[in-house]
Amino acid sequence: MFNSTEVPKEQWAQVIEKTGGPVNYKKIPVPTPGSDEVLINIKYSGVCHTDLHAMNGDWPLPTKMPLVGGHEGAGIVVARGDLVKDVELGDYVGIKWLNGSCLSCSYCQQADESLCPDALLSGYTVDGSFQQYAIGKAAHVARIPKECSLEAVSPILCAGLTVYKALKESGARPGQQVAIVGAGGGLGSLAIQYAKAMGIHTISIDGGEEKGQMCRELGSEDYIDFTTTKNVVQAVKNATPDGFGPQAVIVLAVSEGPFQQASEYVRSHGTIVCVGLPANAYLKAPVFDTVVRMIQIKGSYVGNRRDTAEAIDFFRRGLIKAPYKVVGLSKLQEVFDLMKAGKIAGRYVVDTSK
Ligand code: 8ID
Ligand code: ZN
Repeated sequence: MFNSTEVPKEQWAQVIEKTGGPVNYKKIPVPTPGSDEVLINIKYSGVCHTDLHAMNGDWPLPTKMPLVGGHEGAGIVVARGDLVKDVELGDYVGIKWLNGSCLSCSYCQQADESLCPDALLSGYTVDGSFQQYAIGKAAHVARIPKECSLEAVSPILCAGLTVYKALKESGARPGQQVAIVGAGGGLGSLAIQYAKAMGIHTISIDGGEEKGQMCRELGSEDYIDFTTTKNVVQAVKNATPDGFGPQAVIVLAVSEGPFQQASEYVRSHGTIVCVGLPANAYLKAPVFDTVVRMIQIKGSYVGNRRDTAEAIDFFRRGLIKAPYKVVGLSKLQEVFDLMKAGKIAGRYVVDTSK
């Protein structure tokens, strides 16, 4: 193993000791990378709603325990294993949701690596970025150009990548309209920006005036407040020039209702892309409408390494500017409390030095 001399033995981390939480801010040992891994001094990490799902045990997939969460970690390589040749000490890299995959199964062969049955998930099945030093498989860490700000790029590593991929999966073309459900959240705010950069118009759906103002400032043409609008379905249709509804719907919300509702306002021959992962939720759509209106309903799950590089490159070119607030890593539980209450417009990023 090669490493720079300044790697300490101990570090600060936020540790989940049992499902349900809370996170516990404490000192733990700095891990040692294996031969195909790098050790990253994490400077900033975005806080994704997935991290809250992980702590709460919301999904039918067990986490490791105790667990260090986090999967939007941006930092600097400080050590690397013997087999690592293409990542240098001092490089800027990112910990993303997919920490590693087998690289040889039929999914990995065709770059569908998020479908790999042996995928390692950061902050879920392996420790993630809510610590000062995290491990990533060298083949999978996101390559971050040196001119990027590590705090501003961190939400791109999951939120940005995921919505960029979902927009591609939606098949929407420049000039068409896409409804973003949950537009005021972390993924949503980035979805508005990626759509804008791709020449796609957005109809934002979320709750409250603060989120509405943010969505408009980010460039969304319309904002529909689901908490005050009597007929959301009609309002979405009315926001399209011919009243037939948007070409695609990207559902990022953390509740089941909007997943069912999307089929009522999506345009005929349009696509519903499911991204949000509410606990115990099911999809239901009328078979008759789905058939005669030729509606496509699909899921989209993060993105591959190429999608990651492309999403970061949109950011590098200055096309993506979504709001975020920075707080110390020690304040992570407060961020989770705000997130649970639905009170976060945009993203929170934690600074691991505080
Ligand atoms: O690869 C994936 N598929 C992937 C990647 C990353 C995250 C999936 N996710 C999942 C997360 O696990 C989470 O379930 O996407 C979901 C959204 O993550 P987030 O953007 O980090 O969450 P947030 O910041 O809390 O935003 C959610 C927004 O949804 C709104 C809330 O007001 C909030 O702004 N919302 C809800 I809850 N119900 C709504 C409704 N009925 C709604 N907006 C419109 N209509
Ligand atoms: Zn995430």
